[in-house]
Amino acid sequence: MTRGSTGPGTGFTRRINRNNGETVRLLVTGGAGFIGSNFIHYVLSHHSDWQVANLDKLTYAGNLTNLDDVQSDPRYRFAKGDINDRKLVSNLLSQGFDTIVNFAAESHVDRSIMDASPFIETNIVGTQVLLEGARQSGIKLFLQVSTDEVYGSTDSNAFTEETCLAPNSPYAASKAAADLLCRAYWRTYGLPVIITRCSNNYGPYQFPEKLIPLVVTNALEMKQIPIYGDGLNVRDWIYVEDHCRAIDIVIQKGKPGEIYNVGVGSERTNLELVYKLLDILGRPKSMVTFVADRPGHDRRYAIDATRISRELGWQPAFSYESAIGDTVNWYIKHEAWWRRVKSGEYLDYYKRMYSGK
Ligand code: NAD
Ligand code: TDX
Repeated sequence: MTRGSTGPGTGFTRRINRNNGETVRLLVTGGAGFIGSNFIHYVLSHHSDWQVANLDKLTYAGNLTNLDDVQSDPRYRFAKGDINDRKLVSNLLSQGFDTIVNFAAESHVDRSIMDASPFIETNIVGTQVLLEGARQSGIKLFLQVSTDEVYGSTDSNAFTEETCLAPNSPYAASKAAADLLCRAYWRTYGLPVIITRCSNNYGPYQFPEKLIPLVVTNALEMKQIPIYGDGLNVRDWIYVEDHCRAIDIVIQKGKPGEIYNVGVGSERTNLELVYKLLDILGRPKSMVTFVADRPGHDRRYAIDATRISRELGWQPAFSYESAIGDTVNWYIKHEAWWRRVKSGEYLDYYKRMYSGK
């Protein structure tokens, strides 16, 4: 695999060492998406001795311009490809990676309600292809980036890692199925797997089908803001860099076979969040339009992140107040980025999703 290539190639020529003498060679999947691209930026700027390969299919949600500034970094490589492609995955893994971080997924609940099939293919079958490739290549750590949505909705206690899985959307069900496959590969084959389950992320490079970038960019374009149902659904909003920091700590200190919840206890109703965004942007509350609810819409996610905090020492570093403002400013400054994304397929999707609601 060569830098900037569109297919698998010859692999890393240079081996690098961690402080303890270990080589760190990461295979990140889905690194051209929102969290994956933030994670690649994070790793390259915080670990001078880590190498990162990024395997991404470049679906509608994958955007290589997210990684423009690292394309020429010798520690970074890109391979265009599908995690469902067994041959490609096996070839890549024969190049000697020690850690896989699997971000690759279909990630939008509303799209999963329109058509669940790609979610089954990528999120379940694709994860199994990676697990099998990892098993055969003997990697040291397979980190599955999962979500709090696998627990379903709660109106009382926050989710712990022992909470039963009760996914309500096809997206969440596909992620829960992948988690169970990860568990099975750990229990059956001893594959060193760790699962992280994080709450709702926000920050730079998020595809504007998700609530925060949709609201900010619609407000900037003076378009209506669609709010599902009564707008009182609750999410725990985490700044994406805090999620990246959590994954980093898990890679370095996590216990194989373990699950770590990641959340910050920053619960807001959708309406509270949207009014805050409109306030920062100086736009009126009257831009909000209440539309038909999402079918099976989870009322509240709440995460108990005691384990990662107590056992690995992770704590969030960003406050909601400042990070939400920084995020809004990022979209204001990067208008060309989101205008390009909000074209073509996005416009068709938006029409299908919101017209008649
Ligand atoms: P995203 O949709 O922005 O990015 C997904 C990336 O995966 C894209 O670059 C896409 O091209 C790539 N991809 C999709 N199918 C692929 C395939 N078959 N092979 C290779 N690459 C493929 O998603 P995101 O919001 O960055 O989420 C990343 C991961 O984190 C997902 O697994 C998601 O379930 C999980 N997660 C997301 C959040 C959140 O709030 N966004 C919270 C918790 C967990
Ligand atoms: O137009 C909208 N109007 C609206 O009211 C959109 C797009 C969303 N919403 C609501 C639905 C949710 O209650 O806002 C909330 C957040 O919606 P999304 O941004 O679609 O996120 P959510 O469904 O909570 O899932 C997200 O968090 C967990 C990510 O998309 C998942 O990938 C992640 O696993």
